[in-house]
Amino acid sequence: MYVWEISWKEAGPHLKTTVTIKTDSDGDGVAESSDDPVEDATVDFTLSLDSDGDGSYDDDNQSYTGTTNSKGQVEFMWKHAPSGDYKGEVTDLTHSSYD
Ligand SMILES: [Ca+2]
Ligand SMILES: [Ca+2]
Repeated sequence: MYVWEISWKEAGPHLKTTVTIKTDSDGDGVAESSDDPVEDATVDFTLSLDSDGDGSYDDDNQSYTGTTNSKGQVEFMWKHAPSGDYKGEVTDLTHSSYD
């Protein structure tokens, strides 16, 4: 399995990110849109903030753990997110059946 997509959305004052996990259905090591979503994957995710614009994402951060749904998606929310640039990183990805 692999990280297919990390998407971003403003939700009022909050920053909502969605991580999508998929299998490599045909085992060729290449991500494809036709690959199946992975349910029940555990995703460790960290959001880091560059609020002063110096290009260094060390001004604040939040870490989350979540489990993907039947669409292979899990949402993480930074409530009342400060303004600035954000970096999202999947720090660990585990599942009972997939590597
Ligand atoms: Ca493939
Ligand atoms: Ca900074």
